Amino acid sequence: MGYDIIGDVHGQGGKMKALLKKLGYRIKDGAYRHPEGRQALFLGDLIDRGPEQVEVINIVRNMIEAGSGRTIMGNHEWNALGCGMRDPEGSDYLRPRIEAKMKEHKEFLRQVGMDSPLHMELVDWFKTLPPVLDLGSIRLCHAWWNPDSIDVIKAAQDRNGKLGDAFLIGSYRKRTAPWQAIEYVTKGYEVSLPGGDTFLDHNEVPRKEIRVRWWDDSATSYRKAALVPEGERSRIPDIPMPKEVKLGASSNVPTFVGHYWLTGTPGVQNATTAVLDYGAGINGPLVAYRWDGEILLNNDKLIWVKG
Ligand SMILES: [Mn+2]
Repeated sequence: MGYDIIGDVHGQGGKMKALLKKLGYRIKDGAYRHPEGRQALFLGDLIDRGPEQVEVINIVRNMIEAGSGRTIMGNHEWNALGCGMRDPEGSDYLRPRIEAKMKEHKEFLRQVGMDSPLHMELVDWFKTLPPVLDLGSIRLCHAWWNPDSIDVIKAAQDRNGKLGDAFLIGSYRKRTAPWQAIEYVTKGYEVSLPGGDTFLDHNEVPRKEIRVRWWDDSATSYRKAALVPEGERSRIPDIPMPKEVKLGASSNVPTFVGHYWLTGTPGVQNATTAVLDYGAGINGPLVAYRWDGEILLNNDKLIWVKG
């Protein structure tokens, strides 16, 4: 079967419909379907930021029901789940509703109505999303294919990829195995800069931790490994990262992730890794990889619609 893997949509219904159309999907019996039976695989982060978050979810849910689409869980769905689900062992939510944690989620809550029946129904749906989708010949997770964490999550997923409540609740308890696995797989690896150095992220917020290019074996220094706005790169120290920070090499199975908000002309990261997030949630293009069974990924298979 052919798969079209699609990066973080973040509530951008217009770009999503334009991309599905460009990929050849058409609405039939209430859902986007491809005439050749292809399937669209979404990399998570369907929500937050954009103006049509409920519509985006409805399109994906209709495709799942029709068998023409699937999605995994991104860090934004995991955050949303924690914001909507109470901790059975306390009086608070699993992810406390404090200002700092709600900032990026406010627009979603405004669109669905906080604590409305729709909100609660969507929280229940987020619970069903698999953080890992391993189809044998291709692999998907939102941020980092870390083999140990992937194993922890796979062991907890049922045959539909769903995690049980116990694992999900555990994933909000810091420094437990479920928490570590979800952190790595949906948010990636973040490394503190030495000497308390900082840089400015896309929102011009000073940060002490860098996201790193885990798929790149040659990225051994902080400066080379850092995923930061290009103008900030010179602020990152050009010294080797400590050995314990050395990341696993990318695998030999084509692996697709979103999350990293790349810029510039879309391109694969190497023959077996493609990052498909180019900031579609704000001004960037929404990017897909059209996969037809190839073992080595290449740039000709990327298709996108502009921001
Ligand atoms: Mn994202």
